[in-house]
Amino acid sequence: MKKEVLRFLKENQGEYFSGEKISEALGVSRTAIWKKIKKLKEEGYNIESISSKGYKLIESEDVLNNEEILLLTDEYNWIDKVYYFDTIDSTNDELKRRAFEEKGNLVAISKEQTKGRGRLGRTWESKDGIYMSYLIRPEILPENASLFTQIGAAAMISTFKVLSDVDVKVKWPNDIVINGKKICGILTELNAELNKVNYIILGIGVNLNQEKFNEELENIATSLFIETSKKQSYKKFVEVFLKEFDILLKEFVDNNNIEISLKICRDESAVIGKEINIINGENIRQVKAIDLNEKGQLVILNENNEKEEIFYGEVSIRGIGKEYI
Ligand code: BTX
Repeated sequence: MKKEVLRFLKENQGEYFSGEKISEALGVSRTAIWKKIKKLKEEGYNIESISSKGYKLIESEDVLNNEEILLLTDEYNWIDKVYYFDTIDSTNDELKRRAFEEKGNLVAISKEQTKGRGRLGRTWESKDGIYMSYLIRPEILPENASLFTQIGAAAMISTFKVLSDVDVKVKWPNDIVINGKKICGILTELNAELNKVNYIILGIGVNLNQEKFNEELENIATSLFIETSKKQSYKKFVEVFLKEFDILLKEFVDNNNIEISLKICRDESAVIGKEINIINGENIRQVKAIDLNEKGQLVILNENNEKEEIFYGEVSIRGIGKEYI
């Protein structure tokens, strides 16, 4: 009901409505409306109340809570359930815990993680950013699961472009970088049988409002705040990302078209055309990245100047002098 009251106030933003009018419109008692408005105020919404006129919402741009997330995700019918947290261990882990007890596609969003994970058991520093996981049950072969990383990366590039003029690039396979520093990381996890995907969890961590990073990360990480000197709206970021992601996800899942996402990843690649190292554990290969193929694999010219397709690995760009890119 709080969601409905909030939606009503938003749809009529800037206008006063009496408790009676709202209660008539929503079909609940005036006391219920009063209680929900009190709650919304406690959560940080700026709602003016004048006894002769009623209630008026003065937009509070950056409240992020369960109701806001529900309102933001309401229009996407491929999302079956959404969970919002101010803090959680890991949004990927939360959805994994729910994967078999819940049906359909699930979303978890948090502003902080206490055990954020990267690939290969690495840690993802998760404070003052946006941490999102999308559990999807697509009818695809397990070998195509990594395409979801490319869809997430493409949607993220579009999101940064809508919200700022920062020069974001995709560092294949799973990072978004600006001037050689990571601003976003993607962790795609798969639960599958030999030829059937049970679910995929696409986990995305975005550095949004961090003012600085600890010593270990300061040379390899950046945030949208650091790049623009402007505090960023968490809500706006999620709103724009959902819009961009929705388009690309549907293109793939409904129309079997991955090309739009891959084109964004190619056009905005930080590695195509560059001499790179491909690192797999102890094994480091010096090669040249030349393309991204239709499976989302990196096409390289190998040590013998032959074309080869790489489907996994850590990439670093040679000759740039930075640790990460
Ligand atoms: P990755 O393994 O490619 O990168 C991890 C490495 O990135 C770390 O070892 C560290 O060097 C560096 N790093 C750690 N934190 C940050 C940060 N905040 N910004 C920039 N660099 C950092 C990347 O893994 C995939 C990360 C996915 C995170 C999402 S958040 C939502 C979901 N839940 C969860 O637990 N993980 C995913």
